[in-house]
Amino acid sequence: VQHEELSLPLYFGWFLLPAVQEKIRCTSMDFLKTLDTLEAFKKHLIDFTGKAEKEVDLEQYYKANGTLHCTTKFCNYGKVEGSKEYAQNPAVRSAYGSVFELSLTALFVTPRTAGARVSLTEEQLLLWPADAEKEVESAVAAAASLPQGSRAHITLGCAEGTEPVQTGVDLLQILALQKEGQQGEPLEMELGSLIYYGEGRWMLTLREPIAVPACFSSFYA
Ligand code: ACK
Repeated sequence: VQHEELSLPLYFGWFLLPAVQEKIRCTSMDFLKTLDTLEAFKKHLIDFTGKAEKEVDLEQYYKANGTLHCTTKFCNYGKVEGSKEYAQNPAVRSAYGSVFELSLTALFVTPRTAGARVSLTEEQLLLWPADAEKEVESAVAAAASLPQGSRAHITLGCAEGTEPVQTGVDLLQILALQKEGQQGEPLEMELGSLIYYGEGRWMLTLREPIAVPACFSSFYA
């Protein structure tokens, strides 16, 4: 139908309800603050600064960008392949406007992005595009073999000059390394266990996943 083509959004996704936005931003800042002070992190500062003696303030390093959300389908107003099909998918249409509970299972940072991993339920996976992981195949060779929904994340912040699309790519890269069994000694912290994956990539797997209510909807503008 003509009107539907005209109304394709920039992207579909789950948008955290206002009440939890603040809570997640605080959790994220606490994580960055803690990470910043760890000896293990300081040992690898050069990953972030390029210079051994330089300092970094992680809380300032990442710039927040807009409403916290978990993108399902990036449509770019219909320019992206499969956008129209996605918008017309009965599962998408019937879920539109409803509130889901997302489960955040890990927090991660790289020199480019900071994000939270979202572990999708079977029901939520019905809204996940089949090609989301394959799209980045060239960037992350092993990502193609990761399970559906592996890319699901909330971007918490991006370094100067980095676009938020990078957060999902960084997550897939970490998960690919994890799958290859490439990991050092986990550092046990209050929130969970922290692992360094080289090149400034750190992931904290939460002991207790954080449940956040989020509305499935779309973003224009
Ligand atoms: O942090 P994100 O998931 O990464 O949320 C933003 C949102 O769409 C608006 O820019 C995501 N995004 C941008 N480009 C793409 C893309 N090519 N594939 C998947 N997600 C994208 C971005």
